[in-house]
Amino acid sequence: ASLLALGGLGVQTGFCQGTSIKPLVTDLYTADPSAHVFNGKIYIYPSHDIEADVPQDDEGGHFQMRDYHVYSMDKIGGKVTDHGVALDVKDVPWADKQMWAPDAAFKNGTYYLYFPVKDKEGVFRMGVATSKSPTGPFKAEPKPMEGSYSIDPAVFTDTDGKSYMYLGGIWGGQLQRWHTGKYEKSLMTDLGKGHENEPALSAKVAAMSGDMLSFSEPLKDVQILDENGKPLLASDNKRRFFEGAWMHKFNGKYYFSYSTGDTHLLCYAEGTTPYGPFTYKGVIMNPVEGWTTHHSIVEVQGKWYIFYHDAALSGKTHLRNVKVRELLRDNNGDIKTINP
Ligand code: FUB
Repeated sequence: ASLLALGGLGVQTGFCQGTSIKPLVTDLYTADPSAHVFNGKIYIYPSHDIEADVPQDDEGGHFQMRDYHVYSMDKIGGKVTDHGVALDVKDVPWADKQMWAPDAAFKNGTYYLYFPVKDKEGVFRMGVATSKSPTGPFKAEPKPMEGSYSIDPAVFTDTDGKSYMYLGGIWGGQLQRWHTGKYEKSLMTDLGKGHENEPALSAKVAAMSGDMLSFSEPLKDVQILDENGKPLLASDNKRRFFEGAWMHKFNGKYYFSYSTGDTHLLCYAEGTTPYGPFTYKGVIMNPVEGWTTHHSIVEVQGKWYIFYHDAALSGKTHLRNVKVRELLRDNNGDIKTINP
């Protein structure tokens, strides 16, 4: 079925209608939505999914994205505006292919777009591109961020103005290949057989330099502990980190959230500093349609929202559509599980 037949040409209004959550964008396939409020307006920085006829594999070869669009909304439930191509892989000198989940930040009058893309050796690196407008076009720096690897950057700016990047994704996101400190192509999935009772691979975090173009320190592990204060194990695939990190702060606490990948859950863990350690708290969202699940959490006019994707429009795991819904908490701040 043609996407156009499903409605929408660049400007849509999808939100909750009754119990059904409508896709925000229906004329392109979009995924991995990183949402931010800049100057009172909502901006969404998603991946732009395309059909490239590459067979599905555990390395995510079917995700062959080539550019990014930025979307904006004045309010949740309002019209969604597509601002066109913000960055194309052909304009990133060191990049080869697969522009995966991006994020954005604002500092010192400049907007920064952070994006993972494979370099010419097939290794995921983090790129950064800048613009004076939140919607781009963005100009890429000539080289990847020094010391960067893997995928799914999420940049969080704390209330003291300091910014941090969280990153990482296992399997296709290649995080396991960096386990020893250098790139080892043979490490395909998790840590491999015989390592099930070892601590799970961790997402990484580093503070950003003042110019937001590099890390100001080496990447550190984001530790997630269980209820007994022990690191989650590699075999604990309903709770361990897989990809899609996000950070938000609520009532002075730091909420690190992520996807469990092969068990398709969005989970969260709570800590008292941006570096953690974080204690596992629970499931934010049960599996959506499609293999991947990826989200962001943002406060808009006093309410909290989760932006996420599913594959409802296409029925194909690599052709996704972004959605938004309210995030609700108990009185103690614990996030209520959503059943999409
Ligand atoms: O969109 C490609 C990859 O799929 C992302 O980087 C992951 O988080 C998953 O959503």
